[in-house]
Amino acid sequence: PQVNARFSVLSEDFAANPYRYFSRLREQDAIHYESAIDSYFVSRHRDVTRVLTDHETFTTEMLQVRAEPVMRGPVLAQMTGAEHTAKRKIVVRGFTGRALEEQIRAIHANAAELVAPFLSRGRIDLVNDFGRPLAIDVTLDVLGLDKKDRRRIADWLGGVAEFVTGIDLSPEQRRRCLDRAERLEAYLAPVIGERRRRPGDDLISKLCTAEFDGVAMSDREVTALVINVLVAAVEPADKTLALLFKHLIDHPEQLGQVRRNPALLPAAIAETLRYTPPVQLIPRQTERDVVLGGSTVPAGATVFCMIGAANRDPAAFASPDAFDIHRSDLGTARSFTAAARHLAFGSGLHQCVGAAFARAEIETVAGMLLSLFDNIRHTPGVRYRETGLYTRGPASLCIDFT
Ligand code: 2IO
Repeated sequence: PQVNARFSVLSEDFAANPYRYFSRLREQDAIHYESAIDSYFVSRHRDVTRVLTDHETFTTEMLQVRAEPVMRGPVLAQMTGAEHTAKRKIVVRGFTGRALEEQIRAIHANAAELVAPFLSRGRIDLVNDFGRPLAIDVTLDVLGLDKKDRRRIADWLGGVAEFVTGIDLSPEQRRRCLDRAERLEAYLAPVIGERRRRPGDDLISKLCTAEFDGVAMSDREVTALVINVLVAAVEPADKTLALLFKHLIDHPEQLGQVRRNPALLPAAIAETLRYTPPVQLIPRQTERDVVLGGSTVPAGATVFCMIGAANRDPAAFASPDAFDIHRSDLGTARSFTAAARHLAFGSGLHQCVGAAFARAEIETVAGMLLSLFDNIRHTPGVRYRETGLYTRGPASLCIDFT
């Protein structure tokens, strides 16, 4: 595949398999300009790290138009300074300690219930039968939302995700996404009112009762953080789980090693996040003219960090295109923290606030499935396909087991 003046990240070829373009992008077109959407695509590990950590030059201001309309208020990633520190701390507290222990119990219970009907069949689609409904149910439990509403919530949330992760949506598509986001907001409004009156143990209650500078957050602020948690906890979760199993099935020797030594599971998850990050793009906006990777990017430009490309940069990882849970440059222990070398959770001030929760979720669920499923293999005759440019993962993952 060529990377030239006519190459486009918006092309069907790129969408079919972006990975085969990454080395040429890094080597020949490290700051790729996409004129149709007037945006720059950054592919080297070094440059992506710079964009994500130089907060003075690269801001999150574009989230005002890329996210706020459907989040119905400001999300954590838009905030700066003392407000960001305080509100981030509130969310961190909602995902650690006793709260996290309770969440792990909910993950177990939901996973066991969802997988049960498939055990006697010996066949399951890990995305559509399991991962997707699990991600939704777990998140509803964390927030204390009613699971009988899961279908409606999932549909509205799909609109929010489509808007936030859309690259070139038509005005009509944007309109439909906004409409679904407004319905989600209307659904949450009475729930938030109720939690203010009678707070429980759930995350919505914690957001309602937490104080910043002695003042509780407004309904608009709580709503935005709730939708923020919903999208961020649901959208990448089923993708990561399916990708982990895909890579292990395709590398039977490493699957065997993880089975014999479950202590290797965190390394397999970290390597999955490096090799195929479910969030492939992270946007920023330039505050001033800046020289990046030898090119000048003008002030006010939108810059997309290409996480998948950066994670396979040979300057950062040896044999980057190999899936290897034993690689010495991965640093598994650090992989779910600010010191991670892979960039699947971003980097800098806005690095994923849910990383520890994500780790607990996928370790719990993957460990459980590995103990329930023997002799895992792809279902014969089913074609494997990945979709998505912003978030990317298997459309389905049909597996057989005994
Ligand atoms: C929701 C994009 C799935 C986040 C976003 C506006 C902010 C932020 C992310 C992730 C994953 C989603 N961005 N989570 O990339 O909260």
